[in-house]
Amino acid sequence: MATIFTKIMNKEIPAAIVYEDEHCFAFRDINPQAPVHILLIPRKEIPTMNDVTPEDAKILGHLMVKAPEIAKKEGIADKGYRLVFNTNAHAGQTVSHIHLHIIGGRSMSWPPG
Ligand code: DGP
Repeated sequence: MATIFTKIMNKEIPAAIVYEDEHCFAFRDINPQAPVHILLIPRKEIPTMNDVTPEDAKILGHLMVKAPEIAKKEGIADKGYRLVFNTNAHAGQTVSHIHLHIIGGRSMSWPPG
């Protein structure tokens, strides 16, 4: 089912767009948790990581290629950054369209809360 992220991709509601191509779309998180906080999403509407199938391997691989490219462009790659797919309630997923958080620009603790 379409979410607010589809409306952002379709430019029906505004967002600070960072990158887009035929397979993926990246924009700044409205509630940033660090100086750089970008959401990288596939154009395909996949609700959660649990819904990924083998046919999605190319799309997911594409995200993993693009994420470090974006991190480098944002200037956070050398010092480090975090890539996170929150999945379902225990992880705090609030939007049912998979999104890779690209978070950086500050030191982070581990384990996450
Ligand atoms: P998660 O908790 O992993 O499902 O992350 C969802 C993120 O989406 C959360 O950090 C806030 C962000 N978000 C929700 N609605 C909007 C929106 O309308 N615009 C933007 N730019 N980000 C949004």
